[in-house]
This record gives sequence, structure tokens and C-alpha cells, in this order.
Amino acid sequence: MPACPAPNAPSADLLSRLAALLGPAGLLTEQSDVEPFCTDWRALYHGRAAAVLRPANTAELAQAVALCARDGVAMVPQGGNTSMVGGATPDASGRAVVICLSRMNRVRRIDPVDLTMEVEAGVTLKAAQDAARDAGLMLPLSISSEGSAQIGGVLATNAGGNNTVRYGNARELVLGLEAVLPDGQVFHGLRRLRKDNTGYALRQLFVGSEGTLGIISTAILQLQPQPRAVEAALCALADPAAALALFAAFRAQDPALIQAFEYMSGAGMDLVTTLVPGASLPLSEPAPAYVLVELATPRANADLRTALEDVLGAALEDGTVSDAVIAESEGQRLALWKLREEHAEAQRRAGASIKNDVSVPVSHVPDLIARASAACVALVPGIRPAPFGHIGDGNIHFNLVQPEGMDPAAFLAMDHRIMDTVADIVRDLDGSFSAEHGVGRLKPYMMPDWRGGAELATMRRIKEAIDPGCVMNPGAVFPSDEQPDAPAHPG
Ligand code: 2HG
Ligand code: ZN
Repeated sequence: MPACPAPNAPSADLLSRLAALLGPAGLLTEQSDVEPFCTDWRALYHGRAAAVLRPANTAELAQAVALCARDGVAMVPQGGNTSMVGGATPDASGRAVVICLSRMNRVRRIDPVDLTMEVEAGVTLKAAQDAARDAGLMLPLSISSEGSAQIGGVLATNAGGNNTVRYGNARELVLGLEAVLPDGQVFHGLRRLRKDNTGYALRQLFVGSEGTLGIISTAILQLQPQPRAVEAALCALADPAAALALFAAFRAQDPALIQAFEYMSGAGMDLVTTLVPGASLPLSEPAPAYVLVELATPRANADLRTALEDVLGAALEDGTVSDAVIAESEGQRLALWKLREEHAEAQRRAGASIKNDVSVPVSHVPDLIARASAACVALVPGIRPAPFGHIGDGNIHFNLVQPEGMDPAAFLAMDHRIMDTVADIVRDLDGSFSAEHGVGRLKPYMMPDWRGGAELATMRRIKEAIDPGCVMNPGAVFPSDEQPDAPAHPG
């Protein structure tokens, strides 16, 4: 950012004011306590921080932010620390403070008539889903890291996940929002209105801002009726084109039934079944590609099983699908999902991997996978493409696992070349270099090329208007003018 003052380290006076404000449970300054908050879960970024602030409520959060802002101290908001792009890791200076929302973890209210829930930022997505389910409703957002990811981070990154195909991204679920601005003022937008055209929809500015405009403290989310029936099947196919043909068949039957439509490559599935304990393929033989399809409906007496069997029967007959298994119990359904959800973990166990969370128009997914696989194999012989993801909305995790036996550091050092190779193809296919994981600290270097001109200039002006002191999550989203070629993995 231009004209950004260098952040200050917190003074002893500031730390004692924060201690008085937050109490012993709310402030960590011992380096051994602070360190776990300074590395992302992929262990790509190893930063340092002067302290971790753990406010218990919005008032404490707002006062802590005001104190830090007044002293020009940078703040890095952190939820479950599950960012795929280093979006919540402090830099190496040791001057920033991490603001951890995990003590603000109350589900405040669920309204079955309005179909809404009010949740604090530190509630895990799983806990929010469970609370909605216990009230006979459903929070229709599901991501692999939902056991740890917290609502604040989920919204700040506009998470997508498995149900976007039906319910949209996190953004679509947000009716109201409360956020603490970079100067400590509170934006009070906790409304639960379905219609509210009163100027700019400011809440949406914070969704997807990755903590660069303020800290989301509470949200009001839209819920759905709980499904009365759910059916899931794992299908074996020849290639991604067959996956799209199957998707078209389910859509032609009834698009409102499709709750998830996930793609997995044969290579990715092999990694899961070999490296993840308890994961096994429930089909007679491995296939080049797989789809996990889930249908769900809140309708009583809907014969969902017949709906699923009808489409699969026709697809088996015409050769779109070579084999399929339908979950016969909730346990089997969860076992099918485990094969999908453990992809990230299996790839982590396989060595270093480079993630490309990209999206293209759904119709271009087969081209994307074919072209990007060929280009990456040509660039790094032995590289192992393991694409998977949300094919129903065009979001593919075009992940690449290091060649066997290669030095992981040497592989990671090629990250920009590999990411740029994939990005060139994505651009040619009218796609985006970040579909649902955000920009974080990993991809700001791509912003000028992809979002340059008026778009990035407008984002900068918004940032400067709301956070003129550049204290909110510096280093995320915006490329640093001083270091245009900053390494992707500074740690
Ligand atoms: C998923 O869909 C997550 O499982 C993680 O977005 C994707 O590991 C990844 O690249
Ligand atoms: Zn995903």
C-alpha cells in the first residue's frame, strides 16, 4: 500500500493497558504461548507476534483495537487458523499482535420463524451447524475444516465449500453483521432483514475482506429447513467430462435436490486410500475419476432414493458412470464423505504440495484439468496432479503433489512458476486465481495482473478510507509496493 506508515511494536504502556482491559485470560505475551498463533496450519508461514489478544466480547475487542490503532500497532485477526493462503499469520517482524476471537464463542439466538441464527465470531462452523441442527434447522455451509474454522474467519474469507452449488457462498448467508473498524468504532449491522435497501450494503464489504478492513465480531446467518431425506453416492467415471454429463443429468431431473456435487481424481483418491487410516474405496476397482453426489430435500414423502437410482441407473446404462455405490446408512454416507474430505490431509502426508484454488465456468472444467495437468507435468517431470473439488460450481482445487523423492523445499521454491503456469490456463478459460480460499499472504503478487487498473485502485481507495493507518492485517490481499517480488513463503 502506498504511504503506509511502518507499524510500531506495542509499548510496555500499551501492553499494560491491554492487560488491564482483557485480564489474564485475554492477553498472552509469553513467546511460548504466542508461538502457536504464528504458524499457519500448512506450516508455510512462520511469523512472530508481540502478543495474542483474546477479547471476551465486542466491547473488549473494540477497546483493544482502539488502543492498538492509536499506537500504530498492526493487528492480525485469527479464527481457527485454517487459512490455505497464510491469511492469518503475522509477519516476521514480531511487532504485530494477533487478535484471536475464540473466546467470543456464543450462539446467541436461533429464530425458527425468521430462519436465522446470531453467532459470535469465535463459534466454530461445526458448533454453529450443530446448534442449527438441534433447533431442527440447517446452516447450509460445509467445508473440510469446519471442526476448527470459526464463523469470523469463514465470513472474512467468504468461504464456499461443498454446498455452494445449492445455497451459495458464505456471503449469500449473511443477513447482518457487526464488525469492529480499524479505529475501534463498532459497525452495528446486526439486522435480520430479507430486504434492506438503505445505501451501500456495508456488511458485504467485510465479507471476503480477509481481515483488512476490520474484525467481524458477530453475524446473523440465514438458515434453511433441515432436510428430511439425504442420499449420497460415490460414482466412478472415465474423466471430468463424464462428471459434467452426470451433473447435467441430475440437474435435468431436479436441480433443487442437488446438495453437493464433488469431483475427485483417481490420483487424489489413491493418496487418500493409501495414506489416510480407515479410508478405503467401496468400489470393486479404482477409476480415473470420481463424483460424490448428495441429494437432499426438506419435503416429506419425497422418494429421494428412487430419484438417485433413476439418474444413476441411466448413467450406468449409457456409460457415463462405470460403477457406483449408494450409502445404505448414515455411517456409510459419512465414510463416503471421508474419502472426499481427507483429500487435503492425504496430500499433506504425501509431501510438499502446491495448491491452486481456481474457478472456471463449469463447462470449462474438463479443459482446465487436461491443460493444466499437461502443462505442470511438462514443467516439473514427475509432479503429481491431484485435482478435486466443487465441480458443480466450477471450483477445482488444482493441487500438485511433489514428485516422489524430490526435496520438498526445492519443490516449494517453484511455487510461483507452477501457480503462474496454472493461472495462465485459468485466465485463458475466463476463470479466477482464487475461488474460495482468498488471497492471503500467498497470492497478493497476482493481484496487479488479475485485478489491476480501476479494480485494484478502487480496492486500495476503500482500504485507505477505512484503514488509513494500515493496521489491519497488513501483508494480506494487497501487494506491497516496496516488495513487489516478495517470496511467497517468507518463513
Ligand atoms: C476442500 O475443498 C478445501 O477440501 C481444501 O477447500 C482444498 O486442500 C485444498 O486445496
Ligand atoms: Zn474447497
